[in-house]
Amino acid sequence: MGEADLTVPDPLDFLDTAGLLTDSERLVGKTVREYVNRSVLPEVGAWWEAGEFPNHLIPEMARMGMFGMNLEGYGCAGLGPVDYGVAALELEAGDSGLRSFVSVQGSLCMFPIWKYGSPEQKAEWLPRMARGEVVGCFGLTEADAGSDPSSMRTTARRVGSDWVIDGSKAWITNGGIADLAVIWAKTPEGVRGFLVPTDAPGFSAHPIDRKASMRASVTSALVLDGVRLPEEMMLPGVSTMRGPLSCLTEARLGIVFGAMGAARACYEAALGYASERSQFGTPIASFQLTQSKLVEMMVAVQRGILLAIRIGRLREEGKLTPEHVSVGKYNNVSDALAVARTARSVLGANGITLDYPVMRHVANLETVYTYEGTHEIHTLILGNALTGIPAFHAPGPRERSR
Ligand code: TGC
Ligand code: FAD
Repeated sequence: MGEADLTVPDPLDFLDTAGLLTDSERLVGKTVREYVNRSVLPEVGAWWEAGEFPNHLIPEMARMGMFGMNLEGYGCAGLGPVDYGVAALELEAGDSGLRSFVSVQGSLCMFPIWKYGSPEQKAEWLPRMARGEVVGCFGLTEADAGSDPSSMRTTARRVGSDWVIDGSKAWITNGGIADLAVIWAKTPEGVRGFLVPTDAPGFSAHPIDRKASMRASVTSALVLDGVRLPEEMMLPGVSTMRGPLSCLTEARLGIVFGAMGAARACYEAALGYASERSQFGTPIASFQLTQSKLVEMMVAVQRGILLAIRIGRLREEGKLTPEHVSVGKYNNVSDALAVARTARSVLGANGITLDYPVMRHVANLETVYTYEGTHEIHTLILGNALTGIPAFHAPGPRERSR
C-alpha cells in the first residue's frame, strides 16, 4: 500500500469541516458564498457607513430560497438545519445585518405562522414571505422588557369579535421596512402572537438611529395604539411564552453558524494582511506574536464550526434542546467577538477603517452578543440546566438574609 497523500491542511478550513457536510450542504454554502462575494462584499462597507439596509437584495435572496429555507411546504425550500446554518454562516461572512434579515424573515416571522398559524394564515402569508413580497418583523422586546420578555406590557383584549392591541416594542429588526409584524402581547388567556399588517390604523414604526453597530440593518421602535384586528389575525396554536421563545430557538440556531461566518471573514482578512504587511523589514506574519494570534483565530473558527455542525446534526436526529442551542450561542458569539477583536489588532490602524471588513464585524458582533438572549442569559440557561436552580431573579430579602 502506498503512502497516504497528506498535504498541508488548508489554512481556511484546517480540519476539513467541509468534509462533514453533505453534497447538498456544500452546494448551499458555495452558492451563498459566491452570491455574497458578488453582490454583497463590494458594497457592504458603503451601505454600513450610510446606515442603509440593501433592500434591492431581497428579491434575489428570495429566488435563492433563503426565506424559510428549513420549512416544509408553502413555497419554502424544505432544506435541513445544516443547510440553513451554512447559508447563515456565508451570509454573516458578508454582514451580520444580512443574516439578521434572513433570521427575522424565516425563523422569527415565517416559523411562528408555520408552527402556530391556522391553515388559512399559512396559505395567506407563507408563500408571499418565501417570495420576499411580504417582509416580516418580530416584536417581542420592549423598552423595559429585554432579557425578561415575560414582563412585557403590551396587551391585547377582545372587543366584540375583534382584538385591540395597545403597547410598544423596542429594538425591532426590519420594523421600518416590514409589511407584517408578528407581535406578542399579553391577553387574558395568556401570551399570544398577532399578525399585524403594518398599514393597520394605530401601528407606527420609528427608526432607532445613531447606531454604531448593525448599521446595514433597519432597527425600529414600534407603537401599537389601539390597533384593531379581526380574530383571524391571532395565531391560534400557542398561548404561552413558549410561542415566542420557540421562535428564538430557531433563530439562535442560525446565529450559532452565522457568528462563525463573521469570525472566518475576520480571520481571513488578518491572515492575508499579515502576509502582505511588513514592519522591521519582514512580514508581520513572521513574528511569533502574530502567528500566535493567527493560530488562536483559526482554532476558534474551526472549533465553532464543529460545534455548529454538531448542533445542526442533533436537530436532524430530533434530539436538539433549547439548552444545546444555548451552548452554541454562548460559545460561538463570544469566540467570534474575540476573533474579530484579535483580527482588528493584526490590521493595526487599517483595522479601524471600513476599507477592511474587520471593524464592521467587531461592531456588529457586539449586537449579536446581546440579541437573541444576551451572553449572560445563555450562561444562566446553562447554569439552570446543570444545577436545576434558575438564577434569573436576584434573591429576595428572605433569601439574602439566610
Ligand atoms: P420559561 O418559564 O422558562 O418558559 C416558558 C415556556 O417556554 C418554553 N421555553 C422554550 N421553548 C422553546 N425554546 C426556548 N428557548 C424556550 N425557553 C423556554 C418553556 O418550556 C415553557 O413552555 P410551556 O409549554 O411550559 O409554557 O420562560 P421565562 O419567561 O421564565 O423565560 C426564561 C428566559 C430568561 C430564558 C427567556 O425569557 C429568554 O430566553 N430571555 C432572552 C430574551 C431574548 O432572547 N430575546 C430575544 C428577542 S428577539 C431578537 O433579539 C431578534 S434579533 C434579530 C435576529 O435574530 O437577527
Ligand atoms: P437588558 O435585559 O436590560 O440587559 C442589560 C444587561 O443586564 C445585559 O448585560 C444582560 O445580560 C444583563 N442581565 C439582564 N438580566 C440578567 C440576569 N438575570 N442576570 C444577569 N445579567 C442580566 N428584539 C426583538 O424582539 N425583535 C428584534 O427583531 C430585535 N432585534 C434587535 C436588533 C438589534 C440591533 C438589537 C441591539 C436588539 C434587538 N432586539 C430585538 C432586542 C434584543 O433581543 C434585546 O436587546 C436583548 O434581549 C437584551 O435586552 P436589553 O437590551 O433590554 O438588555
